[in-house]
Amino acid sequence: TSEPIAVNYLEETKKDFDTRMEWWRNARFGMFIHWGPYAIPAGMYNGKPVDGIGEWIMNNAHIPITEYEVYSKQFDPKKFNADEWAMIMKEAGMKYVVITSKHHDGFCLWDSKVSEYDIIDFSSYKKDILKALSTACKKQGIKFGVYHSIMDWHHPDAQSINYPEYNNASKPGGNPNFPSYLENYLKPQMKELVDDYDVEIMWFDGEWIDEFTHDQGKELYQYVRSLKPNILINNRVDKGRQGMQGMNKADADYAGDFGTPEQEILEGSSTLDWESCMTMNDTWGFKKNDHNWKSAQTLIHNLIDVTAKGGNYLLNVGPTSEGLIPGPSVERLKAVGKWLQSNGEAIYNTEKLKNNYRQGNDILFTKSKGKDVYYAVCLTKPKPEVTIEHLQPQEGTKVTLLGSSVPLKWTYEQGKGTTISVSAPVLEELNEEYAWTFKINGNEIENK
Ligand code: H79
Repeated sequence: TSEPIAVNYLEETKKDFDTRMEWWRNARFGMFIHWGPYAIPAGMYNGKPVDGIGEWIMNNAHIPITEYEVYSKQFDPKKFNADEWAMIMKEAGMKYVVITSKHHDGFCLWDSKVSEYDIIDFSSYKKDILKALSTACKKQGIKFGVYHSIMDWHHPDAQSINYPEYNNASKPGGNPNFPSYLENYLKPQMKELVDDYDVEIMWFDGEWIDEFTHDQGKELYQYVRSLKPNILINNRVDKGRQGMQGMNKADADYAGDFGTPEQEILEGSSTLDWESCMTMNDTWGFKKNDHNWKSAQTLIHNLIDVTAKGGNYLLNVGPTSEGLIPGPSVERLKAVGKWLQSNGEAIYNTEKLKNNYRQGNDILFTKSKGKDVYYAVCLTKPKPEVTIEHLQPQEGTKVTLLGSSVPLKWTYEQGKGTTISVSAPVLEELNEEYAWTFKINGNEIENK
């Protein structure tokens, strides 16, 4: 237990790391919120749709800084209600939230003392969004985290050689003032967020610009941990990320507590903790013409898949410029929350099985932490019977479907597995449409 671990560069034991990560590992499901001035153009510029993700419109449509600032000034989400948002999270079964304190456009959603480009000093709204949401989440027992972009298209000392349109110093070597941006802007912002907003997760992004180095990443990680030793920090604080798959390259020690697959779900194994962040349609920031919504079923199946593989699911919403979470998002979140009402014990406080996280494409496994209680989650309707190859119930135990107390008939045959009969009336009473969870007290079979 005194073995130091490489991921975080501090003298932290495996045991201390596990303690720090515990609430997050048990939480499984969080809300990602991408919100800022980009919600005003909402994917349109000069009357034409702009391709790509909505929060990138400044870059994708080549909007000059002064022109983009007009949106930032206009930003006035009169219908924003932090308690309503926290209630939507709660009802969805989400245990934490990560909201954009600052995205690549540089606009800050709180009253930053080192910036005039924020919701209080620059916009029409003049109320502290992060303060309201942090307070509302605390009331609901939801952990509060922020997404903070290292890349910044607005700050003159941060503008990067990689984005020449916003580059104050497009000379070889990039922006020479970048270290000053880190010391005098980004780090003071970290301190404000940690000290005054109860931030439990610092979720960095935009770390890929050439000005930002591995040494600065390690240093930034240590700085944030020094402000709050128990805070959690994603791996985009450093330069280790391999593309959108989001896990670290194996060839060096990189800072960060968890990996960040983006718009994808890992296969079952990794040495680093991980969280898949995903959208419900094809954008993070609100786009009025994006109606390509994934079904509630897909979202629920993703949550199960991620859980069976030992990860977390950070599911995004992109609120409108008025401050509303889009109706189709709310509707889907309600469906996920309803499913979790009966099936949550197969998701929260669970761990991966030792040998198999799935059987074929339709059955995924989870296990209660530290208990011999297993869950086989079927993605298709189990009728009239289903054989679970990798689990053996204890003798005489009751096998049930979550949401029903009716004991199901089962038989176990060595080499074949456990065959469970599910009668039509049981399925009818359960009235489930997304995924059916068998709860089995017993053991995992190593080789069927
Ligand atoms: O905030 C959302 C997006 O705006 C941001 N991340 C999510 C959470 C983002 N998504 N895509 N991109 C940013 C585009 C960046 C793509 C790349 Fe790279 C940057 C391609 C090459 C450099 C990073 C490093 C990804 C692949 C390698």
